[in-house]
Amino acid sequence: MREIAYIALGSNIGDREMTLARARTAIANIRGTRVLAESAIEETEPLGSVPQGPYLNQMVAIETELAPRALLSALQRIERAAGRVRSLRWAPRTLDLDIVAIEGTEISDGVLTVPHPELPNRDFWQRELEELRTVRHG
Ligand code: A4P
Ligand code: MG
Repeated sequence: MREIAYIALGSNIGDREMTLARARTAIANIRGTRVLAESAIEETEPLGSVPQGPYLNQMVAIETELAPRALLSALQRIERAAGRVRSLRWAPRTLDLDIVAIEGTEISDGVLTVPHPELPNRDFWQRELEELRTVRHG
C-alpha cells in the first residue's frame, strides 16, 4: 500500500541548511519512497524550556510503501547518521525528523502518535502542511 506522509525537518546546531539538504536527499533515498513536494525553509524561535538557538524548519510530502513503524525507523536512522546525540527531550539537535501526518491514518500505539501531538501547537508546521497540501491539490 502507498501512503502519503508529511515529514517535518528541524535543525538548530551546526550548518543547518546543509543538514536539511542532506536530510532531504536521505529521505528521497529511503526504500520505496519518493519526495512529492518540499515546503519553504523557515527560521523559527525555539519552543520548549531548554535555552537553545533558533531552528530551521521545513516539511516534505512523501509517497512511501513503508508501514508507519518502518518509516519511523528509517527516519531515526537518518537522524543518527546526522550525528544526533539523544539527551533531553526538546533539547537542541543536529537533525530532528518527525512524522507530522499520514493521509487517512491515525495512530496512537505507545511508540508512534500520528498526527503528531504537537501539530496544534506549532504554527510553522500548520503553515508548511497547508503549503504542501496546496501544491498537491492546487
Ligand atoms: N514518536 C511518537 N510519535 C512520533 C511521530 N509522529 N514522529 C516517538 C516521530 N516520532 C514519534 O522522539 C521520541 C519518540 O517519539 C520517538 O522515539 C518515537 O517513538 P525523539 O525525536 O527521540 O524525541 P524528541 O524529538 O526530543 O521529542 P519529541 O517529543 O519528538 O519533540 P519534538 O516535537 O520533536 O520537539 N522548536 C522549533 N522552533 N522547531 C522545532 O522543530 N523541535 C523540538 C523537538 C523542540 N523545539 C523546537 C523544535
Ligand atoms: Mg522528534
